[in-house]
Amino acid sequence: RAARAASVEDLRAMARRRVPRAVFDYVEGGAESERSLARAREDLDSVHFIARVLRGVSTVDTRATILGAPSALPIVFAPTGFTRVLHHEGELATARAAGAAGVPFALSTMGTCSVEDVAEIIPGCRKWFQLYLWSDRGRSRELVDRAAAAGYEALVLTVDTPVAGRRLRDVRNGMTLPPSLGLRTFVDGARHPHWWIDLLTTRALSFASLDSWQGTVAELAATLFDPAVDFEDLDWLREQWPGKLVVKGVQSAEDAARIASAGADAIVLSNHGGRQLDRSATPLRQLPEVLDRLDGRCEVFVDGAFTSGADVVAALALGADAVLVGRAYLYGLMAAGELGVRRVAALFEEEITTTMTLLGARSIAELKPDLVRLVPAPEAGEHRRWADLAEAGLAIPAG
Ligand code: HOC
Repeated sequence: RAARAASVEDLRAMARRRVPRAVFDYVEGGAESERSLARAREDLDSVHFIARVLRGVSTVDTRATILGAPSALPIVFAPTGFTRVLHHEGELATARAAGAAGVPFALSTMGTCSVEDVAEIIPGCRKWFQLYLWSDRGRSRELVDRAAAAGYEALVLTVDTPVAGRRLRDVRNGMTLPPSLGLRTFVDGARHPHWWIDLLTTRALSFASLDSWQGTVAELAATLFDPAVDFEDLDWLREQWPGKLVVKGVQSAEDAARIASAGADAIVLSNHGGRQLDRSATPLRQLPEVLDRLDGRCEVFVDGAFTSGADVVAALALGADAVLVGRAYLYGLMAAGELGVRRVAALFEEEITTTMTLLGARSIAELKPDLVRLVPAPEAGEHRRWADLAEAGLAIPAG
């Protein structure tokens, strides 16, 4: 059924049935009131397309240049952690699907496959490695060296996680990684029998950078991540890493300019899919000011709540160079492993092509601000709550 899903929303519904509530909530949820998530979705919905007609759109070219190299679509598979908790195929599925779709794949430091494993399964495909700077800089350095040796073209430094955001769903569900084997897990497992294999696999694995671990995401971040990370670390990393450098989690024009001056090749305007600082400004609303300040000094990617090709086209028309897609492919993974993720990639391709055709844009270069209007944001208090949107099936977030 996943192969015939008509939208990411369909795969989301399948995912919800297949995995236990705590796992689904870990993927779907945001921090605190989940306002960042709701606003990101609402901002995407606030983009009105203004189609141009009589443009001769019998062929539409969806290829994009991302970090100076070709990509079949203007999207990147975002780094996401702990994927084998969602489905035992984990990064084997997501990396293969990205490779087959011809888009870059970003492996997370908190991924469940090693940098070498991913390099081996998708040789010749575009691979990025996402880095959290650990308190033990020696171990970070080791990971960076391994990624360089394994042929990763880009390093993505995430800078929005000095501590973990307060993810209330995880607290309420007692979510640990890997999931603990308590009564609740057994009951959940009995109700979602297809997920048992994932649980058993997960308990046997070492996360990409950890020999063994069990705890909440907050505990994990407090143990490993260094809140003291600053611009000197960015300079240090720029010296260490020979390839492209991307900084993810940037939220202000001021920081974007300073990061570009430090030699970054791209920034990801991101609030970590609403999972870190709640009430943070949304990437789409920050985009014009950031682009203005950067004035082309580095590429600008965005993420957060992107679940359709139309969302991607909207962001590109507003000036983004590419979109990082996270939750959307995780819904496919939870629903049906590699097949589900491939379906997500196929849906994005179909939707981007159709949207561009109907908009009258024959190439990515033709996606310009005159094709869109971002209507004013709702006043404070008028925003709908993320949980209500999700419950009503009106919105699906993406990483
Ligand atoms: C503080 C985040 O990006 C997520 C993933 C994994 C990050 C682990 C620590 O859950 O948002």
